[in-house]
Amino acid sequence: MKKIILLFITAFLISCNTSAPAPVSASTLEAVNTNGEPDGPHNSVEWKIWAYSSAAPSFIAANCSVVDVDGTVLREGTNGWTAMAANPRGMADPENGWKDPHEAMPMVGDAPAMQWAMAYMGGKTPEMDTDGWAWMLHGDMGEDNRKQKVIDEDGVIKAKADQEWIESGAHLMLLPKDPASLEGQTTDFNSGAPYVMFKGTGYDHLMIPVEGYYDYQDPK
Ligand SMILES: [Cu+2]
Repeated sequence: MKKIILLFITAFLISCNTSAPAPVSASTLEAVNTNGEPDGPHNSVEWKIWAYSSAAPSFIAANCSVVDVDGTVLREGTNGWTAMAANPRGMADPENGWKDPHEAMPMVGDAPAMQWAMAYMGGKTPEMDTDGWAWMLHGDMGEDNRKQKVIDEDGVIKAKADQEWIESGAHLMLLPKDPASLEGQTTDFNSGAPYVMFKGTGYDHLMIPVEGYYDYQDPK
């Protein structure tokens, strides 16, 4: 009896493995390759809406608000999430806009996440109603994992020498109402597990790597 069942399972597995992948049409391929990126200049409203909102999964991106660097609302949303560019360095080439979504460092956050982000940018202590969530599927341009806003050349060199520099690919962030709630989580960004960034600064948050996290920097 056991043998018969085994044979049956084996036959089933073989039939699964031999089924050929479905053919992909050229138009589907194009959509996959460009991820829906609109044609035209990167300082157009269309491009910015695409670049910022696509930091979240499509089902959130489709209905989120989109805010430009200067605070202009590019699109009014309906789902309580807000997309914005979060690169404190600004554009390398202001005339032509962000080189790509990665340079823009867009995040798509819920309302508490926006409370956190506003406090962060203003150098204030975050005061939040609840924990917040923010997607950054385009990653960021690199951080000293120990300390926020290290963008000066010397600081970056030192962080790299100390092996504390991490240029992130796709991730989700948990921005806690109470930083102490992250106590006990690792700060090791090389393991692939969720880890704490900016521990003990008041801007402590949990980085949750997803597929593509190490696209810009290999784990050690
Ligand atoms: Cu992030």
